[in-house]
Amino acid sequence: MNDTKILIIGACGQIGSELTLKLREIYGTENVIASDIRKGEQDVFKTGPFELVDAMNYEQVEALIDKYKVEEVYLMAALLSATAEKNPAFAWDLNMNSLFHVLNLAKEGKIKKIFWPSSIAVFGPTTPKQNTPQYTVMEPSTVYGISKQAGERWCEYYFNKYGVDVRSIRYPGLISWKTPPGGGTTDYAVDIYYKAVAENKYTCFLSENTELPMMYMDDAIRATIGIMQADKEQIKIRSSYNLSAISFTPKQIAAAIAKEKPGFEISYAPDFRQEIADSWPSSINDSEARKDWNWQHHYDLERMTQEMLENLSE
Ligand code: AKB
Repeated sequence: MNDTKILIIGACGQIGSELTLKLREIYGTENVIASDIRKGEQDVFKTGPFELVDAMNYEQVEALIDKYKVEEVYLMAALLSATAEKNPAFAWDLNMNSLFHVLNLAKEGKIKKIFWPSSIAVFGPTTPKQNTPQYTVMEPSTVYGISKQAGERWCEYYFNKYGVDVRSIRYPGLISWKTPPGGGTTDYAVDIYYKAVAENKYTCFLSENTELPMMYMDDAIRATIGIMQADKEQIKIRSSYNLSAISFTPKQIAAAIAKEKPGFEISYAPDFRQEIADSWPSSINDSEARKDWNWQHHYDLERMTQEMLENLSE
């Protein structure tokens, strides 16, 4: 067993809760410390070490690193796109200060490796929409996207100037039946499955032809652990890697659900999240991740739909 001590900050969120359980399987329960600002409803605080921490408080984060002799940090605490638009100043503070804290702790030699999530939100309305390349125009128009783009620049800076081993991927919308998302623009692609099971109908907050990049959570967790386990030399991009699996519109996901659940109905009532979605790419070119650290996705829309409906129906 590899005895690396790992800290997950934001362990009760959509990604953090599944990531914690997977890391505990791989590294051993006692080696993976889950932390969050509150306990949340997930199992992470029952199944192993759990600590309350405010990611914006440097002393608290440092104390945890010292207490457990942490070597690797996964910083998953963040305000997502839709919530960030409602509270821009707090979103900026949380998303940036938490990142600076772990980057500075690594600079001081207290942490060996950091995972920090970026997002397709780093792209904006002037970015090419289809098959968006790794290197392209990036003018994000959301608070969340601005914080992620600035964060990427800082990650690369800390790697180049101080040798901080920080690794990052630009997540697309993530879909899981285990933990609901909170405050994102891509959340409809999770809500739709819950409503399909409960009511066989759904009113979508995006319009029918809004195509966005998406990914099943199992793939996202494999990518996250994959980039962290890759040899240092394999990681050629120190801002953040494009990462892609599937792209679909609300109309297409509804059709995939209707195949499994005949009679499923979708209607559309776009709200403020439509403008955010319209500023993002439809599909992503992730050839650099595939080449550098052998990333591959496993789930397409059909397989994901079957798993989501099966598990949510139980
Ligand atoms: C969001 O919708 O805000 C997130 C993301 C794409 O980063 N799911």
